[in-house]
Amino acid sequence: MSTTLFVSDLHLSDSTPVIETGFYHLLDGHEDLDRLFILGDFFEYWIGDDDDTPLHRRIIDRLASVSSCGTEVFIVRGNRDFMLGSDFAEATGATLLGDTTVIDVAGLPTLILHGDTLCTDDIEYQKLRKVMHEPSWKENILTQSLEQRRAFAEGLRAASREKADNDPNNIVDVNLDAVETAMTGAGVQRMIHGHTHRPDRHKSTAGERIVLGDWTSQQGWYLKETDDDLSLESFELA
Ligand SMILES: [Mn+2]
Repeated sequence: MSTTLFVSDLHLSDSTPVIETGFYHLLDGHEDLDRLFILGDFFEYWIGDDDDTPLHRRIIDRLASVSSCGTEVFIVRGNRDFMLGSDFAEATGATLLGDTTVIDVAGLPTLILHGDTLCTDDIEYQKLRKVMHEPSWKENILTQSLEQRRAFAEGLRAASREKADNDPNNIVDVNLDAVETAMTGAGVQRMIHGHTHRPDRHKSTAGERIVLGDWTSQQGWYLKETDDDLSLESFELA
């Protein structure tokens, strides 16, 4: 029997100890896990692999222990933690994936991604994303001190809190043409993504789109593949 878990949008930060504990509980309940896919926004923000905080150390240790016990860990970067880099990957034993990857899930080629690239109606965000994903932008920001980068990230967070960006009503949903283009382009009939905070399974003639849920202090979400079975689950965080 093989088991794979998919999670996204935990938005881990010092202000969410319940989510951190909930994540460890999820792992504790799956000691025989073959693969763990983290599909972005694992952290509320990530300003560079040199940002050594107690939270980051705990998470890195935990992922390192999961990988050393034989679970393959894969991470897709989200719009909040797109700066996760090779030092983080090396320390955790995780593999950092590109924006889109096709993997086998329950016997079907499946496209996995964070989901922000599907929200093409959010023109302002897509412009910002393009700038922030330029290698020169990343290089430049990494020359700034941790204090400067933290202030920058806090500024983005404050702006995002003002707009209540974690409320699904305020997150632009996927554009269905962008979904179709992505699925057709990848030649798949199944897609798994997070980002929109609208957990659901959508079936159409093109195939299935599974949306992972965002974690709150009340509940966590995961998609579980056990052999040929796939189930989207939520559980209470206490
Ligand atoms: Mn996101």
